[in-house]
Amino acid sequence: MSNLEAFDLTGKTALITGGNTGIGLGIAKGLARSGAKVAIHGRDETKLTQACKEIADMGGEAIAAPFDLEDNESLPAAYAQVSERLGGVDVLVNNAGMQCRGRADQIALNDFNRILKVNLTAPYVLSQCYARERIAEGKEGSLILIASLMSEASRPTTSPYTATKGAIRQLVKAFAVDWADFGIRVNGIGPGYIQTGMTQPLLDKPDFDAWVKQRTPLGRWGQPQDFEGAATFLASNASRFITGQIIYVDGGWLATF
Ligand code: GCO
Repeated sequence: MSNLEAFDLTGKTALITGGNTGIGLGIAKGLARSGAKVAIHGRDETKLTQACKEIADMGGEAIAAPFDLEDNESLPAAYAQVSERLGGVDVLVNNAGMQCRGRADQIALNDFNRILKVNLTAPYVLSQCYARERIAEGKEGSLILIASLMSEASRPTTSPYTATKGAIRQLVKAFAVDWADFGIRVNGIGPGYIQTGMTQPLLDKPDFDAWVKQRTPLGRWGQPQDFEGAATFLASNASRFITGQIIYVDGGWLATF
């Protein structure tokens, strides 16, 4: 028997927040390529439609799941509706995140609170919905949260995002120990500098672009497709004895100073 069967997600379902673009779309394609039916959450209907078409064009199965992460109170109903349409959520990937750059003393309270709602409260509430459903149905599960280099360090002008990603690092552990008894594994994926809409303004700055390439041992920006393997691994039986860990897909960034 090939050990590749452990990575097979045929018959499984997955919900990826922010799955219509960037790293989330890379993850959605990876899970779909491994056989999962994916629900792609996003705010932009055009991007959602395009993302579902890309997955269909590669032979995968995807449904669009538009809902507002910032409206934290509406999330349990939104989650229940997606789960109903999918026939249950086997894997939840809390990927969606927002950035708000500015020196800490110049960040407006409503901007800070918005980052908190999207990057931390929404993953917390959606993870609760996921765990409640799996526990009620007596099903094991794999929950994935997207961390960041900012889960381990920071850089100037990123305090709200750094605060939320530091919390995500600890939430991976906290959820892992709360839900291990139910067979729900909880792990994180920590991106390095990846070429996405969020980082395009940085990549467009020649000095920042050069710094990232010099600071990253593998010498390049990451790409969304670089996440397909790590996501499939953590979503599948291949990682059956792994929980509470973060895999950094960072080109070696954290391996050096
Ligand atoms: C920034 C970037 C970073 C990356 C990513 C790195 O402003 O430095 O937005 O925060 O997006 O989080 O892991």
